[in-house]
Amino acid sequence: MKIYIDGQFFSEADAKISVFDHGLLYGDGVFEGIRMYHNRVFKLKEHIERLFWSAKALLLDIQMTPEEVAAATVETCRQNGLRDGYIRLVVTRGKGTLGLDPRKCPKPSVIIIATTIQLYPDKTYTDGLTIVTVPTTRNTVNAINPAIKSLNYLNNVLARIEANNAGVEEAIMLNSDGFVAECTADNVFIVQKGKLYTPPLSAGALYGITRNTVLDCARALGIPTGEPNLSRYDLYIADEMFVTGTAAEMVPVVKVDGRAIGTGKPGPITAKLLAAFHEVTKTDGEVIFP
Ligand code: PXG
Repeated sequence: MKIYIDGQFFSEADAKISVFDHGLLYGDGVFEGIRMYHNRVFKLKEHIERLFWSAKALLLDIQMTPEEVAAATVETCRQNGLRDGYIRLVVTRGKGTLGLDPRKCPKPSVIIIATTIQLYPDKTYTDGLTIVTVPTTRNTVNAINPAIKSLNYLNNVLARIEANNAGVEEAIMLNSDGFVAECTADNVFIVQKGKLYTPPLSAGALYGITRNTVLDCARALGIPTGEPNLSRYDLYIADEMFVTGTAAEMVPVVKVDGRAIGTGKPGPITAKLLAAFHEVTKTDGEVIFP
């Protein structure tokens, strides 16, 4: 494996950053998870745009242009001979002092890892996922805005631990008003009477790129969509439910807090949207090997 760090490629053993990097010391940095499908980097422009938005929110100057970061990302796929897989793009605040003042970190580090991934076994996609709502609420927009894809994922990690303690793989996180925000690494959707709903971004969620893609697919298929506040009740009485994320794609959810969703099996609209999503992955994104 060849890993990109600040303009150079290193073997896995030699890919190292300083213990004084504020990404490590304070979770001070931003990241993206990106997929390659069929020799293309899926939604690369959208991911780079979101990376720069996250950095801007943290007043973190990446010191590269979006075009340069995009080119480095594609080059990392090439260096690793990958046409399908997963990319982790990380920008840390860089090396500073033990104090947390980011002004002491003159040079951010850009790290790109390209590899393969399977988040869930095939069975999860055919049988569906069982999930629970958890006690830890999503960060409020005025604390650490969940729209910022930062290296500080403790809010999500705590929720995932609670899900794991309950014997399941993913958690539904509610916001401080009790409305559904998102999962720990995925956005949430329900289908109710033929309409597709997902919580509004203002409920406290990442501006998911898969979420956007699925909404586009729904519009193209003529499936009505809406973004209302959703309570746990709305989830329990849904006909279908699924979660979306770059790594997971679309995963059907068949049980929430002990309540079977719809028939208790992945639903037909979920299947239709997943097929449409797979079609988009064939044509979207930067070509890796021309
Ligand atoms: N919400 C959160 C909190 C996320 O971290 C998503 C939604 C989905 O967004 P995209 O743009 O990917 O559709 C994410 C995705 C993983 C993993 O291994 C995924 C994410 C972060 C860390 C790990 O699945 N981000």
